[in-house]
Amino acid sequence: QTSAIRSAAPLRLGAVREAIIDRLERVLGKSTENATRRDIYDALSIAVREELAERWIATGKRVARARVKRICYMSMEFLLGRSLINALSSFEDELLTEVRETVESLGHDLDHIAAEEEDPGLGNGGLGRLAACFLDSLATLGYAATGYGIRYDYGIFTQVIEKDGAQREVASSWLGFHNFWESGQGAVRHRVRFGGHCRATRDEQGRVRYEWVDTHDVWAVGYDLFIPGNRSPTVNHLRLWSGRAITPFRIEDFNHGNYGAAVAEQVEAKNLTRVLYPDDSTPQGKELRFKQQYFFVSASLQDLLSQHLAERRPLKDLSSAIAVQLNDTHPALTVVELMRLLVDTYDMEWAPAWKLTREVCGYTNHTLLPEALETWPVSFFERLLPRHLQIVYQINRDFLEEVSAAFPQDLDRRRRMSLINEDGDRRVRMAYLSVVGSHKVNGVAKLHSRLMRETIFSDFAELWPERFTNVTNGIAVRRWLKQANPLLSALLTEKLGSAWENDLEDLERLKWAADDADFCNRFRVIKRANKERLAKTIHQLLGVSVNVDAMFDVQVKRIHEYKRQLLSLLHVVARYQQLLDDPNAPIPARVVMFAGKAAPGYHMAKAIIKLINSVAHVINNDARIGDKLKLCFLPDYDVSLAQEIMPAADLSEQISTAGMEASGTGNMKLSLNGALTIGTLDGANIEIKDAVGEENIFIFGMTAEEVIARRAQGYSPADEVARNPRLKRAIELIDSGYFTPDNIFDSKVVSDRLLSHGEHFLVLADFHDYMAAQARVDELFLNPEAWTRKSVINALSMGPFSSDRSIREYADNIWGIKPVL
Ligand code: DL6
Repeated sequence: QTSAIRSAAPLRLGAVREAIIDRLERVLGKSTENATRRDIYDALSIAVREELAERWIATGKRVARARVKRICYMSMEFLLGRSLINALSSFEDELLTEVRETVESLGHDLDHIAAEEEDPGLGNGGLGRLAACFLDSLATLGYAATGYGIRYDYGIFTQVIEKDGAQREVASSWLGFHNFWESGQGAVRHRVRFGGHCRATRDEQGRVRYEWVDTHDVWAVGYDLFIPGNRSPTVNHLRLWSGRAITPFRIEDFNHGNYGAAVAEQVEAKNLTRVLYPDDSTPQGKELRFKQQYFFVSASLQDLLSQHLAERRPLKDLSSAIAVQLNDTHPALTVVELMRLLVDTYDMEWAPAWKLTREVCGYTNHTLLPEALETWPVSFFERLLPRHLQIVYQINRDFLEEVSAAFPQDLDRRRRMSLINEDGDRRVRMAYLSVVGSHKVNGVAKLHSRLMRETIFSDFAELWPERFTNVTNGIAVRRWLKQANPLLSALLTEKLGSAWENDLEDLERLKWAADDADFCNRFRVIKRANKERLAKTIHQLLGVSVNVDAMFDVQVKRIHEYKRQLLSLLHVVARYQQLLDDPNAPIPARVVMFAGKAAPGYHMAKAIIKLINSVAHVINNDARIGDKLKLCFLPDYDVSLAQEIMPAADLSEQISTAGMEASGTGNMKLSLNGALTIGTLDGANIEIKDAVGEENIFIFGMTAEEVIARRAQGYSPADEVARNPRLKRAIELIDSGYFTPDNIFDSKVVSDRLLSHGEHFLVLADFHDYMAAQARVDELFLNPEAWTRKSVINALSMGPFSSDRSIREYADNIWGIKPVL
């Protein structure tokens, strides 16, 4: 008996119909005959959720009994994707089959029912999706884990593409309908404080104690989302915090007719968690983002400390009970808040508190881009977190003493390494704070981890070499293969059994199949079916018909200059010119697809989107080109759209300037689904190349070292253009306004950037090599057997890129945790 209140109609094999009808009639008050798609979705979701709740309670009891160490994964972003199919497919296969059949017998299709669910966009891109993959793996592998984040009312914006091709951002509320996937609304709450000032007092032993007083407080209210493990009894949870006023309604104000004032505190508290800020937020947004960071960090730490104490475990044992992972610097205030709680609230001495804090925290860096390395003005601390500023100063004093002891007389090093940047307005360097306050710091791919040690953290790596390590990213096999590509999954299971779902390395055993004609044929048929499915979606979204025999060439990720969508666009333009010159050119037909959002304030990224759409409009309507080349920008890229694109892709574009993409994870998803990669030696591409073999990937372009050398030499785009007639022609066509007849400036703003001296991402410098690699891609695609063979090898070589492997490495090398199972 796991639950006191058991439904009379649990979701069980042989009783799915009863379970759905029970929720329809009893919970929702709807008759089966008149049930809409949404009603069926609601009823099924409630039944599934009850099942998860039961397993979640059982997991909690097991964890408490086993007294194992727990991991708290702190992240401002989680891009979970939809829950219904994820939960259903974590149960036994037969149940999913029965659900599908039952839904059909009720006159509906399960995939359409599942599409009723809003895709919760609580993240910007790779970092948030990685966090979701990690939660999936933690539950699947049976680790006791809690994700902590923010319950934004409005997640990432919905991207609408206007008639003129420009991106427009529209607020998207994932909470528009009742959300059955949340539980425990409001049951857990913690008081979070801001502002006020500090008062120093002396206790009986004469020690100085600090009190933080006259603060302005809000409640952080916890909402839990269940995270089921695949074919595992473990159900963990993601706890998201929402802001609420301490006094939500002031009746005196209301009675005096001051209706606005009566609810002002509630509005302000709710504003804290209203929106997910884009990573390049406006100045007005910065302070709110800083407050968001503290808000979720403080609530989460109070939560885990109170749970620790409720389990009657002493605080001094904290680091053997809890590991906290900082997903980038966004939760870096953890280091300071944990110190405040231990020292001020729980009366611990500074030295043991600091030792514990360092033992508990680990930090993952996800970017070397200087503009993405957070710093916060000291003035924010002064105004909002005065006690924390004192603590930062104390940490900094102790730390700089350590630096001085290791490097006496080296004053410049002290200045470089200080937690406070004293140049200009004084700012706290959150990445340095994270390094100083953590026992391990990891990058997310081998190259990235090396560059991290050699560049942004070189002084720290010299001081504490043992602190730095690498954990290459991975992806959740369940979402990116089992759910996204059911046809390929069925083929793999037919050949291997289903063990690969939780042990991707098992695919190795099927390597022989790359040379098996029957297997390869079936693989090809599956790819075609997935392409047909995507072609339908493209038609729905854009009204463009695409040829499924054409190569599906995709670049799907955030739009950013370093990711070099423009390099691929230049290839498209050059290819268009080639086809105009010679309509019978012996090259395969291609459908080139882009998808991804631009940060609202990133003008160049938005200009790139607009230009892609303008080029698409011209090419797709040029009768001379017909089916030989199509260009599609798929709007509003999110996890659900990604689940359709990945299985349908033939070619995966991973063409960032070497040294700039920390890892990438789309590269892994695409390769796992059989796409061949054309890519630079950047991020995890390098490890993918090692796994699939050099002959099964199209590598081109400068290495990270060559990029640095090239910049140092003084990179001249004009020289590249002068050297390469194809490039010259393509750039000239763009620059002429051919694609943007209504506004030549729309093209010029982009071509000018590409041609600007020292252009930072060296787009044109890799053009020649990229085109040569594309020619090799074309040649191979004209030989379907040879292409499929490499495609199969790619998919079957992805064992090392499961997030299960990443999580095991974190568990063993950073967290020191063991599964509960
Ligand atoms: O580690 C996840 C993901 C990497 O795969 C991408 O290469 C990297 O760009 C991304 N980093 C960020 C950093 N943003 N900030 N801050 O999103 O992380």
